[in-house]
Amino acid sequence: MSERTQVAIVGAGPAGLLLGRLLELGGVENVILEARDRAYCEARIRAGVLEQGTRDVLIECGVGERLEREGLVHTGIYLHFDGERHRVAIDELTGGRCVTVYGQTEVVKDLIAARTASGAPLRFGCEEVTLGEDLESPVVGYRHEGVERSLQADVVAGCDGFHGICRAAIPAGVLRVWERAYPFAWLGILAEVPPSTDELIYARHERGFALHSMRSRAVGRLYLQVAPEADVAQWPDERVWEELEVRLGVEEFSLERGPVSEKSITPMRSFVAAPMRCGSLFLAGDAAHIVPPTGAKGLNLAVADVVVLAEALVERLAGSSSSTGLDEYSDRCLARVWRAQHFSWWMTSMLHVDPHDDAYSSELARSQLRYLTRSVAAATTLSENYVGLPLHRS
Ligand code: RFL
Ligand code: PHB
Repeated sequence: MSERTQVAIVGAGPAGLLLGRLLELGGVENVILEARDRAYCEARIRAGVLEQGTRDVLIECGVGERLEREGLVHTGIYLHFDGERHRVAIDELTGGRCVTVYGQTEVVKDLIAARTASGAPLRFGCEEVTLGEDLESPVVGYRHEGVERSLQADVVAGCDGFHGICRAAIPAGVLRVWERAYPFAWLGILAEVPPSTDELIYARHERGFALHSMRSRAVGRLYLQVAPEADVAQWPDERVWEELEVRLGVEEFSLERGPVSEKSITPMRSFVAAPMRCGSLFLAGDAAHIVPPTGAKGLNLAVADVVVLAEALVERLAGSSSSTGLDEYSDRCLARVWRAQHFSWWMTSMLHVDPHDDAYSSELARSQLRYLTRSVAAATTLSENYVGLPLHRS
Protein backbone atom coordinates (compact mmCIF):
# COMPACT_ATOMS: atom_id res chain seq x y z
CA MET A 1 0.00 0.00 0.00
CA SER A 2 1.56 3.32 -0.93
CA GLU A 3 0.71 6.82 0.17
CA ARG A 4 2.02 10.40 -0.21
CA THR A 5 2.35 13.25 2.24
CA GLN A 6 4.30 16.49 2.53
CA VAL A 7 6.26 15.58 5.68
CA ALA A 8 6.86 12.05 7.00
CA ILE A 9 7.76 12.25 10.67
CA VAL A 10 9.57 9.23 12.12
CA GLY A 11 9.11 9.00 15.90
CA ALA A 12 6.39 10.17 18.29
CA GLY A 13 8.54 11.49 21.11
CA PRO A 14 8.37 15.18 22.03
CA ALA A 15 10.23 16.21 18.84
CA GLY A 16 8.01 14.31 16.38
CA LEU A 17 4.73 15.09 18.12
CA LEU A 18 5.42 18.81 18.49
CA LEU A 19 6.63 19.06 14.89
CA GLY A 20 3.42 17.37 13.74
CA ARG A 21 1.37 19.85 15.78
CA LEU A 22 3.21 22.93 14.47
CA LEU A 23 2.94 21.69 10.86
CA GLU A 24 -0.78 21.00 11.24
CA LEU A 25 -1.31 24.55 12.52
CA GLY A 26 0.78 25.88 9.60
CA GLY A 27 -1.27 23.96 7.01
CA VAL A 28 1.40 21.37 6.12
CA GLU A 29 0.17 17.79 5.73
CA ASN A 30 2.14 15.23 7.74
CA VAL A 31 2.09 11.63 8.93
CA ILE A 32 3.75 10.45 12.16
CA LEU A 33 5.09 6.88 12.30
CA GLU A 34 6.01 5.44 15.72
CA ALA A 35 7.59 2.07 16.46
CA ARG A 36 6.12 1.62 19.96
CA ASP A 37 2.53 1.52 21.17
CA ARG A 38 0.73 4.51 22.67
CA ALA A 39 0.84 3.26 26.27
CA TYR A 40 4.62 2.80 26.09
CA CYS A 41 5.17 6.31 24.69
CA GLU A 42 2.96 7.86 27.36
CA ALA A 43 4.67 6.04 30.23
CA ARG A 44 8.36 6.53 29.35
CA ILE A 45 9.70 8.50 32.32
CA ARG A 46 12.38 10.97 31.33
CA ALA A 47 12.67 14.74 31.49
CA GLY A 48 10.92 17.00 33.96
CA VAL A 49 12.10 20.58 33.51
CA LEU A 50 10.69 22.82 30.78
CA GLU A 51 12.48 26.01 29.83
CA GLN A 52 10.44 29.19 29.65
CA GLY A 53 10.52 29.04 25.82
CA THR A 54 9.35 25.40 25.76
CA ARG A 55 6.43 26.26 28.02
CA ASP A 56 5.53 29.25 25.84
CA VAL A 57 5.54 27.17 22.62
CA LEU A 58 3.34 24.44 24.12
CA ILE A 59 0.84 27.04 25.31
CA GLU A 60 0.88 28.94 21.99
CA CYS A 61 0.17 25.79 19.99
CA GLY A 62 -2.85 24.95 22.11
CA VAL A 63 -1.59 22.04 24.21
CA GLY A 64 -0.77 23.99 27.38
CA GLU A 65 -4.05 23.86 29.26
CA ARG A 66 -3.03 21.11 31.72
CA LEU A 67 0.57 22.37 31.79
CA GLU A 68 -0.65 25.79 32.97
CA ARG A 69 -2.88 24.16 35.59
CA GLU A 70 -0.60 21.41 36.90
CA GLY A 71 2.95 22.50 36.01
CA LEU A 72 5.00 23.75 38.97
CA VAL A 73 6.68 27.09 38.24
CA HIS A 74 10.13 27.28 39.86
CA THR A 75 12.01 30.55 40.21
CA GLY A 76 15.27 29.09 41.55
CA ILE A 77 17.31 26.01 42.38
CA TYR A 78 19.27 24.93 45.44
CA LEU A 79 22.91 23.90 45.36
CA HIS A 80 24.11 21.68 48.21
CA PHE A 81 27.86 21.16 48.66
CA ASP A 82 30.39 21.03 51.49
CA GLY A 83 27.48 20.58 53.91
CA GLU A 84 25.98 23.96 52.94
CA ARG A 85 22.83 25.01 51.13
CA HIS A 86 22.74 27.91 48.66
CA ARG A 87 19.91 29.17 46.45
CA VAL A 88 20.29 30.56 42.93
CA ALA A 89 17.45 33.02 42.24
CA ILE A 90 17.02 32.29 38.54
CA ASP A 91 14.14 34.68 37.93
CA GLU A 92 15.93 37.65 39.51
CA LEU A 93 19.01 37.03 37.38
CA THR A 94 17.17 36.60 34.06
CA GLY A 95 14.63 39.41 34.04
CA GLY A 96 11.82 37.27 35.43
CA ARG A 97 12.25 34.05 33.43
CA CYS A 98 11.44 30.73 35.15
CA VAL A 99 11.31 26.99 34.50
CA THR A 100 8.28 24.73 34.82
CA VAL A 101 8.43 21.27 36.35
CA TYR A 102 6.08 19.11 34.26
CA GLY A 103 6.91 15.55 33.22
CA GLN A 104 7.83 14.64 29.67
CA THR A 105 5.19 11.90 30.00
CA GLU A 106 2.58 14.63 30.46
CA VAL A 107 3.86 16.70 27.50
CA VAL A 108 3.67 13.57 25.33
CA LYS A 109 0.14 12.72 26.58
CA ASP A 110 -1.06 16.27 25.84
CA LEU A 111 0.41 16.23 22.31
CA ILE A 112 -1.02 12.77 21.55
CA ALA A 113 -4.46 13.86 22.81
CA ALA A 114 -4.40 16.93 20.55
CA ARG A 115 -3.31 14.84 17.56
CA THR A 116 -5.99 12.24 18.19
CA ALA A 117 -8.61 14.98 18.50
CA SER A 118 -7.58 16.56 15.19
CA GLY A 119 -7.61 13.20 13.41
CA ALA A 120 -4.25 13.80 11.69
CA PRO A 121 -2.44 10.50 11.05
CA LEU A 122 -0.37 9.13 13.95
CA ARG A 123 0.45 5.43 13.59
CA PHE A 124 1.74 3.51 16.60
CA GLY A 125 3.28 0.06 16.36
CA CYS A 126 5.04 0.56 13.00
CA GLU A 127 7.43 -2.31 12.37
CA GLU A 128 10.56 -2.51 10.25
CA VAL A 129 10.65 1.18 9.47
CA THR A 130 13.22 1.84 6.72
CA LEU A 131 14.37 4.82 4.73
CA GLY A 132 15.25 4.28 1.05
CA GLU A 133 18.71 5.27 -0.19
CA ASP A 134 17.52 8.27 -2.20
CA LEU A 135 17.34 11.01 0.41
CA GLU A 136 16.43 13.65 -2.23
CA SER A 137 13.06 11.94 -2.91
CA PRO A 138 12.62 9.98 0.28
CA VAL A 139 10.35 6.99 0.77
CA VAL A 140 9.70 5.46 4.19
CA GLY A 141 8.83 1.76 4.22
CA TYR A 142 7.12 0.08 7.19
CA ARG A 143 4.65 -2.58 8.25
CA HIS A 144 1.50 -1.56 10.09
CA GLU A 145 -1.19 -3.93 11.35
CA GLY A 146 0.31 -6.67 9.22
CA VAL A 147 0.26 -4.61 5.98
CA GLU A 148 3.47 -3.56 4.14
CA ARG A 149 3.26 0.17 3.41
CA SER A 150 5.33 2.91 1.84
CA LEU A 151 5.11 6.64 2.45
CA GLN A 152 6.53 9.05 -0.09
CA ALA A 153 7.24 12.54 1.20
CA ASP A 154 8.73 15.88 0.18
CA VAL A 155 10.65 15.82 3.44
CA VAL A 156 11.38 13.25 6.16
CA ALA A 157 11.86 14.48 9.71
CA GLY A 158 14.06 12.06 11.67
CA CYS A 159 12.66 12.47 15.19
CA ASP A 160 13.37 8.87 16.18
CA GLY A 161 15.75 9.42 19.07
CA PHE A 162 19.35 8.38 19.57
CA HIS A 163 18.87 4.74 18.55
CA GLY A 164 16.56 5.42 15.58
CA ILE A 165 17.05 4.53 11.92
CA CYS A 166 17.16 8.01 10.37
CA ARG A 167 20.67 9.12 11.35
CA ALA A 168 21.91 5.66 10.39
CA ALA A 169 20.39 6.09 6.89
CA ILE A 170 22.77 8.95 6.09
CA PRO A 171 25.64 7.71 3.90
CA ALA A 172 29.07 7.27 5.48
CA GLY A 173 31.25 10.37 5.27
CA VAL A 174 28.42 12.92 5.39
CA LEU A 175 28.16 13.35 9.14
CA ARG A 176 30.82 14.50 11.52
CA VAL A 177 30.33 13.18 15.04
CA TRP A 178 31.59 14.49 18.39
CA GLU A 179 31.13 12.26 21.41
CA ARG A 180 32.03 11.92 25.07
CA ALA A 181 31.08 9.13 27.48
CA TYR A 182 31.18 9.80 31.22
CA PRO A 183 32.52 7.35 33.79
CA PHE A 184 29.23 7.36 35.72
CA ALA A 185 25.48 6.85 35.25
CA TRP A 186 22.28 8.08 36.96
CA LEU A 187 20.03 5.87 39.00
CA GLY A 188 16.57 7.50 39.04
CA ILE A 189 13.59 6.73 41.25
CA LEU A 190 10.00 7.88 41.23
CA ALA A 191 8.74 8.09 44.82
CA GLU A 192 5.10 8.26 45.92
CA VAL A 193 5.79 10.86 48.59
CA PRO A 194 5.44 14.65 48.61
CA PRO A 195 8.80 16.20 47.61
CA SER A 196 10.93 17.22 50.60
CA THR A 197 11.81 20.47 48.83
CA ASP A 198 9.97 23.33 47.12
CA GLU A 199 12.64 23.67 44.39
CA LEU A 200 15.12 21.29 42.76
CA ILE A 201 18.27 20.46 44.73
CA TYR A 202 21.51 19.73 42.86
CA ALA A 203 24.06 18.27 45.30
CA ARG A 204 27.77 17.57 45.02
CA HIS A 205 29.06 15.27 47.76
CA GLU A 206 32.37 13.43 48.05
CA ARG A 207 30.37 10.20 47.44
CA GLY A 208 28.93 11.62 44.22
CA PHE A 209 26.09 13.69 42.74
CA ALA A 210 22.46 13.63 43.87
CA LEU A 211 19.38 15.46 42.58
CA HIS A 212 16.01 15.96 44.23
CA SER A 213 13.42 16.75 41.57
CA MET A 214 9.68 16.10 41.47
CA ARG A 215 6.75 15.38 39.21
CA SER A 216 3.95 16.94 41.28
CA ARG A 217 3.19 17.97 44.85
CA ALA A 218 2.63 14.28 45.61
CA VAL A 219 5.41 12.58 43.63
CA GLY A 220 9.19 12.95 43.97
CA ARG A 221 11.79 12.18 41.31
CA LEU A 222 15.29 11.65 42.68
CA TYR A 223 18.62 10.69 41.14
CA LEU A 224 21.99 9.39 42.33
CA GLN A 225 25.30 9.21 40.52
CA VAL A 226 26.24 5.51 40.29
CA ALA A 227 28.95 3.47 38.53
CA PRO A 228 28.32 3.05 34.78
CA GLU A 229 28.13 -0.74 35.19
CA ALA A 230 25.75 -0.51 38.21
CA ASP A 231 22.67 -2.71 38.22
CA VAL A 232 19.32 -1.78 39.86
CA ALA A 233 19.49 -5.11 41.73
CA GLN A 234 22.46 -3.67 43.67
CA TRP A 235 20.33 -0.73 44.73
CA PRO A 236 17.42 -1.86 46.94
CA ASP A 237 15.13 1.01 48.03
CA GLU A 238 16.67 1.24 51.48
CA ARG A 239 20.18 1.72 50.06
CA VAL A 240 18.92 4.37 47.61
CA TRP A 241 17.24 6.39 50.39
CA GLU A 242 20.27 6.13 52.68
CA GLU A 243 22.60 7.33 49.95
CA LEU A 244 20.24 10.18 48.98
CA GLU A 245 20.08 11.24 52.61
CA VAL A 246 23.87 11.37 52.91
CA ARG A 247 24.51 13.18 49.63
CA LEU A 248 21.65 15.70 49.91
CA GLY A 249 22.29 16.22 53.62
CA VAL A 250 22.62 19.75 55.00
CA GLU A 251 21.34 21.13 58.28
CA GLU A 252 18.29 22.95 56.86
CA PHE A 253 16.99 19.88 54.98
CA SER A 254 15.42 16.56 55.85
CA LEU A 255 14.40 13.88 53.38
CA GLU A 256 11.01 12.15 53.54
CA ARG A 257 11.01 8.56 52.30
CA GLY A 258 8.13 6.82 50.53
CA PRO A 259 7.22 3.89 48.26
CA VAL A 260 9.39 3.68 45.12
CA SER A 261 7.25 3.09 42.02
CA GLU A 262 10.01 3.13 39.37
CA LYS A 263 13.77 2.65 39.36
CA SER A 264 16.12 2.72 36.39
CA ILE A 265 19.71 3.47 35.39
CA THR A 266 20.65 5.82 32.54
CA PRO A 267 24.12 6.09 31.03
CA MET A 268 25.50 9.61 30.55
CA ARG A 269 26.83 10.79 27.25
CA SER A 270 27.37 13.86 25.12
CA PHE A 271 26.92 13.46 21.36
CA VAL A 272 26.52 15.73 18.33
CA ALA A 273 26.13 14.73 14.67
CA ALA A 274 26.35 17.45 12.02
CA PRO A 275 25.02 18.61 9.67
CA MET A 276 21.49 17.91 10.88
CA ARG A 277 20.37 17.48 7.29
CA CYS A 278 21.11 15.24 4.31
CA GLY A 279 19.08 15.97 1.16
CA SER A 280 15.43 16.00 2.22
CA LEU A 281 16.06 14.23 5.52
CA PHE A 282 16.20 16.52 8.57
CA LEU A 283 17.27 15.21 11.98
CA ALA A 284 15.78 16.75 15.14
CA GLY A 285 16.12 16.14 18.89
CA ASP A 286 17.98 13.14 20.29
CA ALA A 287 18.37 11.72 16.76
CA ALA A 288 21.01 14.42 16.21
CA HIS A 289 22.36 15.21 19.68
CA ILE A 290 22.44 13.98 23.28
CA VAL A 291 23.42 15.79 26.46
CA PRO A 292 23.92 14.42 29.96
CA PRO A 293 20.73 15.27 31.91
CA THR A 294 22.42 17.46 34.56
CA GLY A 295 21.53 20.66 32.68
CA ALA A 296 17.93 19.52 31.96
CA LYS A 297 18.42 20.39 28.30
CA GLY A 298 17.56 17.33 26.13
CA LEU A 299 13.82 17.80 25.76
CA ASN A 300 14.20 21.56 25.48
CA LEU A 301 16.73 21.20 22.65
CA ALA A 302 14.35 18.84 20.83
CA VAL A 303 11.64 21.52 21.10
CA ALA A 304 14.01 24.26 19.90
CA ASP A 305 14.99 22.19 16.84
CA VAL A 306 11.43 21.53 15.73
CA VAL A 307 10.40 25.16 16.20
CA VAL A 308 13.08 26.12 13.64
CA LEU A 309 12.22 23.17 11.37
CA ALA A 310 8.46 23.76 11.45
CA GLU A 311 8.84 27.42 10.59
CA ALA A 312 11.11 26.62 7.62
CA LEU A 313 8.86 23.80 6.40
CA VAL A 314 5.72 25.92 6.64
CA GLU A 315 7.43 28.66 4.62
CA ARG A 316 8.61 26.19 1.99
CA LEU A 317 5.59 23.88 1.74
CA ALA A 318 2.66 26.15 2.52
CA GLY A 319 4.07 29.54 1.58
CA SER A 320 6.71 31.07 -0.66
CA SER A 321 9.02 28.57 -2.35
CA SER A 322 11.95 31.02 -2.14
CA SER A 323 12.38 30.52 1.60
CA THR A 324 15.95 29.80 2.70
CA GLY A 325 14.97 28.56 6.16
CA LEU A 326 15.60 24.91 5.37
CA ASP A 327 19.14 25.67 4.20
CA GLU A 328 19.83 27.44 7.46
CA TYR A 329 18.18 24.79 9.66
CA SER A 330 21.29 22.88 10.68
CA ASP A 331 23.48 25.91 11.48
CA ARG A 332 20.71 27.66 13.41
CA CYS A 333 20.09 24.60 15.56
CA LEU A 334 23.74 23.76 16.08
CA ALA A 335 24.52 27.16 17.58
CA ARG A 336 22.04 26.42 20.37
CA VAL A 337 23.02 22.75 20.55
CA TRP A 338 26.67 23.60 21.25
CA ARG A 339 25.72 26.14 23.93
CA ALA A 340 23.62 23.44 25.63
CA GLN A 341 26.43 20.91 25.16
CA HIS A 342 28.82 23.20 26.99
CA PHE A 343 26.35 24.01 29.77
CA SER A 344 25.44 20.33 30.28
CA TRP A 345 29.11 19.28 30.35
CA TRP A 346 29.94 22.14 32.75
CA MET A 347 27.11 21.30 35.18
CA THR A 348 28.02 17.61 34.96
CA SER A 349 31.72 18.07 35.65
CA MET A 350 31.10 20.57 38.45
CA LEU A 351 28.54 18.40 40.27
CA HIS A 352 29.80 14.83 39.77
CA VAL A 353 32.76 13.04 41.25
CA ASP A 354 34.80 11.51 38.44
CA PRO A 355 36.43 8.35 39.84
CA HIS A 356 39.41 8.89 37.52
CA ASP A 357 40.00 12.50 38.50
CA ASP A 358 42.67 13.61 40.89
CA ALA A 359 42.27 15.78 43.98
CA TYR A 360 43.17 18.84 41.88
CA SER A 361 40.05 18.42 39.71
CA SER A 362 37.78 18.12 42.76
CA GLU A 363 39.14 21.38 44.13
CA LEU A 364 38.44 23.08 40.79
CA ALA A 365 34.82 21.87 40.90
CA ARG A 366 34.36 23.03 44.51
CA SER A 367 35.93 26.37 43.71
CA GLN A 368 33.51 26.81 40.80
CA LEU A 369 30.54 26.03 43.09
CA ARG A 370 31.73 28.54 45.70
CA TYR A 371 32.20 31.16 42.98
CA LEU A 372 28.59 30.59 41.85
CA THR A 373 27.35 31.40 45.33
CA ARG A 374 29.43 34.58 45.63
CA SER A 375 29.45 36.11 42.17
CA VAL A 376 26.33 37.53 40.55
CA ALA A 377 28.06 37.18 37.17
CA ALA A 378 28.67 33.45 37.68
CA ALA A 379 25.15 32.82 39.02
CA THR A 380 23.72 34.77 36.07
CA THR A 381 25.62 32.54 33.63
CA LEU A 382 24.10 29.45 35.24
CA SER A 383 20.62 31.00 35.35
CA GLU A 384 20.41 32.21 31.76
CA ASN A 385 21.55 28.84 30.45
CA TYR A 386 19.26 26.88 32.79
CA VAL A 387 16.17 28.89 31.92
CA GLY A 388 17.12 28.70 28.21
CA LEU A 389 18.06 31.23 25.57
CA PRO A 390 15.12 32.71 23.65
CA LEU A 391 13.86 30.39 20.90
CA HIS A 392 14.55 31.26 17.29
CA ARG A 393 11.39 32.87 15.85
CA SER A 394 11.34 35.17 12.85
P1 RFL B 1 12.67 10.43 22.05
O1 RFL B 1 11.91 10.92 23.22
O2 RFL B 1 13.71 9.38 22.27
O3 RFL B 1 11.62 9.94 20.97
C1 RFL B 1 11.99 9.20 19.84
C2 RFL B 1 10.79 8.36 19.41
O4 RFL B 1 11.12 7.67 18.22
C3 RFL B 1 10.66 6.32 18.34
N1 RFL B 1 11.45 5.49 17.41
C4 RFL B 1 10.98 5.08 16.21
N2 RFL B 1 9.80 5.29 15.60
C5 RFL B 1 9.64 4.75 14.37
N3 RFL B 1 10.59 3.99 13.75
C6 RFL B 1 11.77 3.76 14.36
N4 RFL B 1 12.70 3.01 13.75
C7 RFL B 1 12.01 4.31 15.64
N5 RFL B 1 13.04 4.29 16.50
C8 RFL B 1 12.69 5.01 17.57
C9 RFL B 1 10.85 6.00 19.81
O5 RFL B 1 10.05 4.90 20.22
C10 RFL B 1 10.42 7.31 20.45
O6 RFL B 1 9.03 7.35 20.68
O7 RFL B 1 13.44 11.62 21.31
P2 RFL B 1 13.02 13.19 21.13
O8 RFL B 1 11.62 13.32 20.67
O9 RFL B 1 14.13 13.77 20.36
O10 RFL B 1 13.05 13.77 22.63
C11 RFL B 1 14.24 13.90 23.35
C12 RFL B 1 13.97 13.72 24.84
O11 RFL B 1 13.22 12.55 25.06
C13 RFL B 1 15.27 13.66 25.66
O12 RFL B 1 16.22 14.57 25.17
C14 RFL B 1 15.02 14.00 27.15
O13 RFL B 1 14.23 13.02 27.77
C15 RFL B 1 16.35 14.15 27.91
N6 RFL B 1 16.17 14.39 29.34
C16 RFL B 1 15.85 15.65 29.84
N7 RFL B 1 15.64 16.67 28.99
C17 RFL B 1 15.24 17.89 29.47
O14 RFL B 1 15.08 18.82 28.68
N8 RFL B 1 15.03 18.12 30.80
C18 RFL B 1 15.21 17.15 31.71
O15 RFL B 1 14.95 17.38 32.90
C19 RFL B 1 15.67 15.86 31.24
N9 RFL B 1 15.85 14.86 32.11
C20 RFL B 1 16.31 13.36 30.26
C21 RFL B 1 16.17 13.62 31.65
C22 RFL B 1 16.61 12.07 29.83
C23 RFL B 1 16.75 11.08 30.76
N10 RFL B 1 17.02 9.79 30.26
C24 RFL B 1 16.27 8.66 30.62
C25 RFL B 1 17.90 9.66 29.11
C26 RFL B 1 16.32 12.63 32.58
C27 RFL B 1 16.66 11.36 32.15
C28 RFL B 1 16.88 10.33 33.22
C1 PHB C 1 13.87 15.38 36.26
O1 PHB C 1 12.98 15.86 36.99
O2 PHB C 1 13.76 14.29 35.70
C2 PHB C 1 15.13 16.14 36.05
C3 PHB C 1 15.24 17.42 36.57
C4 PHB C 1 16.42 18.14 36.39
C5 PHB C 1 17.46 17.58 35.68
C6 PHB C 1 17.34 16.30 35.15
C7 PHB C 1 16.17 15.58 35.34
O3 PHB C 1 18.60 18.28 35.53
